[in-house]
Amino acid sequence: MKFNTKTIHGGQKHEEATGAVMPPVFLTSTYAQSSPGVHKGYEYSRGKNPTRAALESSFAAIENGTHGFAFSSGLAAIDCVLRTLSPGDEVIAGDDLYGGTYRMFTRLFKKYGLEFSFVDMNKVNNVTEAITEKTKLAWIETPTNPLMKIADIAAIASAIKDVNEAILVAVDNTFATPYLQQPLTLGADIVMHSATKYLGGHSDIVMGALMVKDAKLAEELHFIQFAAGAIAGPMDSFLALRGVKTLHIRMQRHCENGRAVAKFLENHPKVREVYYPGLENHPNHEIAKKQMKDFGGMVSFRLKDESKAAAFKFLENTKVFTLAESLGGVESLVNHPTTMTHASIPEPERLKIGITDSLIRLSVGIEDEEDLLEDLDQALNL
Ligand code: P1T
Repeated sequence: MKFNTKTIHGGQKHEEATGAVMPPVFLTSTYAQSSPGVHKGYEYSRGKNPTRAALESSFAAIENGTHGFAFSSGLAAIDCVLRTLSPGDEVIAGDDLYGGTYRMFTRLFKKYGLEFSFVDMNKVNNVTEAITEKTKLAWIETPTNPLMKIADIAAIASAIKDVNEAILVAVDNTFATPYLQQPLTLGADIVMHSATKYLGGHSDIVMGALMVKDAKLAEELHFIQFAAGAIAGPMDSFLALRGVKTLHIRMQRHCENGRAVAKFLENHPKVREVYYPGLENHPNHEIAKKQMKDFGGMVSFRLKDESKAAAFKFLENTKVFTLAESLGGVESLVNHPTTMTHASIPEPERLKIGITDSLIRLSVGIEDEEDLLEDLDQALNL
């Protein structure tokens, strides 16, 4: 199957009892057994639930994986990957990550004996130079949140495997989605999503996803998902599955509008700099062109007036863009990373990589382009 067909049919079969085209929402915690241990493949919904199983097959299909896992949040999915490690193990991670990922690494897992080195993954050498005998995992976010930096997944994965086959390469594919880039095909071992975002697509659920192509790794992740228990519920699974079915058409419009917004901002007299991998002057435009089908709907920019007051004036006055955390829904959102999504990163760390008060992040939705540009223009010109 090609990608668009996979979003609708991948891993799906009609429900057996009735032929229902969409899986019913199996709101059940447990399943009858005819004799102890004799059942129809379902024992208890933390282990397996038919609605979640339908979604997990879809997740596997759209990322070219063999196994998918649905979690109660994106962070729960990341937590599951980190739990494959042991005290003393080292992780190499990008230096620009979603604030919650950074917080989990530095304030939770460091406490349990994992070590992290944060490097600029723009350059493959920065990653390979950070490898030690204790390195067990590389955590790549591309495009990064919020600076839209691009890491070359294929080059990094192959350089890492050349040094040590056993180091796992995981990619947070939340910003790109499998419509734009498929990390498992590029050599990664694990793909992770905040399915809260584009996969769900309608800002009505919080969910995480993992996809893999190796049966042994799948078994390990499934054990952790079951043993730690952060599963996605059946109603949310239904909503996510419904969302995935329109991922490809939503993404087309996100990309069109994202490009239009980036170009508009690039030429706006109040704007200093725009971060969008589709712009030719983006430092990693060539890598983005190579590994992504298009450039997505996330755009960050910096105002010329670098004061917090100027940023707040803009943020308080957009009308079509809603000031809110999150991204990837059909509606356009605007976010102030320093006070919202990335507030948990200590200020010196934030400033070092350029997350300052003048930085604004847009999740460009699928409304009419004219309305979006007009809204940005009026808020910029106040
Ligand atoms: O929010 P949750 O579903 O737990 O996912 C965490 C997460 C992981 N990875 C990336 C790249 C993310 O952007 C997120 C969540 N991000 C936001 C809420 C945000 O507004 O950036």
